[in-house]
Amino acid sequence: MNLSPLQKARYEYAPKLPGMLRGGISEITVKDGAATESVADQAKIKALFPNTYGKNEITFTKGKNNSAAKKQVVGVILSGGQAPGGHNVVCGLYDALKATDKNNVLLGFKGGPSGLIDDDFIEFTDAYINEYRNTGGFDIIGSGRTKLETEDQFKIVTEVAKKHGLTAIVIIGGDDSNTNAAVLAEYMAAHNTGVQVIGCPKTIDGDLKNEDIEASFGFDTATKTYSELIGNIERDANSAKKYWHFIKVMGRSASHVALECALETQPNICLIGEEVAAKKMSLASITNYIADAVEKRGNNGENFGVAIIPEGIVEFVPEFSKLIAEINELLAGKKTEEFNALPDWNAKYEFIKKGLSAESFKVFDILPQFVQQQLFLERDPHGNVQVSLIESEKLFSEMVKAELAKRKAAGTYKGKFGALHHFFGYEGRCAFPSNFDADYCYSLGYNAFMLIQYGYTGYLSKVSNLSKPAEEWVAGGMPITKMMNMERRNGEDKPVIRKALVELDGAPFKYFAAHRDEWAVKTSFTYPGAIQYFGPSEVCDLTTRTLALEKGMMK
Ligand code: FBP
Repeated sequence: MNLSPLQKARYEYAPKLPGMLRGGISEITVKDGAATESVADQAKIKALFPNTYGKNEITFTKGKNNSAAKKQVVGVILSGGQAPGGHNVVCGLYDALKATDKNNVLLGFKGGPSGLIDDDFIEFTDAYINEYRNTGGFDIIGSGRTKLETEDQFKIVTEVAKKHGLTAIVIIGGDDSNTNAAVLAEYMAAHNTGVQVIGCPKTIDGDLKNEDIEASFGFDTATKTYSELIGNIERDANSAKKYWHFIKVMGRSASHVALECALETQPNICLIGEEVAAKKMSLASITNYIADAVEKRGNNGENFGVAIIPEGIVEFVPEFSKLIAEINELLAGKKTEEFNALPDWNAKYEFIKKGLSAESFKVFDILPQFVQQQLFLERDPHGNVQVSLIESEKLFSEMVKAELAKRKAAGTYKGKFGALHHFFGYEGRCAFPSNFDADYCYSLGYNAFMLIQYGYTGYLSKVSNLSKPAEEWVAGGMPITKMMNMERRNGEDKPVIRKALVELDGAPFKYFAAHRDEWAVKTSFTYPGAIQYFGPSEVCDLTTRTLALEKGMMK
């Protein structure tokens, strides 16, 4: 393998463990905490998880390791979108497992959850693991989005587990994958398989967090990477003074990524989907909000700026969601063929006009033509519009341009408007993990093994007190069922981990809201620069602004 100098140097980096996990495996013992209850729908969740519900929260502490000696054969999978640090979870798991007994075995099932079904695996060795320490990506075993949720799949997994003599399975994934980990843990317990299941909280989106999980891994590195790029663009904008940059950032429905990037870079505009929904903002009102900033800056001679747009924004605009629902209905079943057979866009436009309610057609009609067409081109396997593929950064810049043209004609706007577009997502998901993510992930993996060794199942590996130095982090475990409630999914009530959206009364949003009017008009950009891996702790071990604000470390 050709190694970059940084890659070589990162192999040598020794991730920091929480103080309580330092000093050797023989000195780690368990402290029992309180029994738990699910965040809502307790009776229903309890009935669905009779074997794994209500267990105690636990923390590890220094003391004599009194776990039962037993050969461990553990299987691990990476599930869903890549997030920086995933390799270190596997490395931490491997190191703890081998430090406990060198005859223990770690199997990596390839390509995500489907690897467990297809029995496609590798056995990790020192040489193999060492090539992935402190590196980004999920290529150590690959990832995938197959969901492990049906009884038939669980039967196959049980067979595969029996074949290898698995004692535990570790699922590294987001809210859905960890929901499935809880269901699998319950199945394994109910069928007396002896296989424990442990989850680890992953996702760059930052939406797997709650009172127990302070942050999902990958969010730190991904947002720092996007913020570096946004800061660079801000500096370019401030140098050339001729473009407005519309930058969409990944993050699915939640706007945590956009908000964190805004806190890091102080752009002129950052839309927050959750606020758009709460205020029931229309496309026109969002357009006017952005156009007002462009106008004020333009009239001050500053014909440049930066606007951050969260990936999921359009889902939160009530009139847009209604339009999407009507389009899905309009093209249901055979009607897609009828639509596709129409000779040209004019004919299609008339079909749409006839099929939509007057209210939705009005919304459709103000969209730029490329978005109108996108709505009818990009469909998922169920025939639904794929909202995440809509180029909302272009949508809003086009709408702002049209609005500014009107204002120019009315004589209120005197500036110039030239827009450029960017989408940052994949650029950040496989970056070399920041020291924070390298340490956090290694700790999550190490800790996951300690949960296995002490016999827990249906638990999420939990490392908290993350805004403090790693020495003070607290390692332990939380029953996944504690994070669950019932939600309607595909027409059925399902037990799921509650997704965390941006809280409008939370400290990160409040800080942003208190400053954004100034940032909108006055150039207030900040330039975070590249992630630093070596050097003084105050530049290398920075936590996210989101976490710092949530923990009251920043005012
Ligand atoms: P998960 O962590 O929930 O799997 O999603 C991460 C993510 O990067 C989202 O931000 C994004 O919308 C999605 O994955 C993109 O999916 P894909 O990798 O399949 O294109």
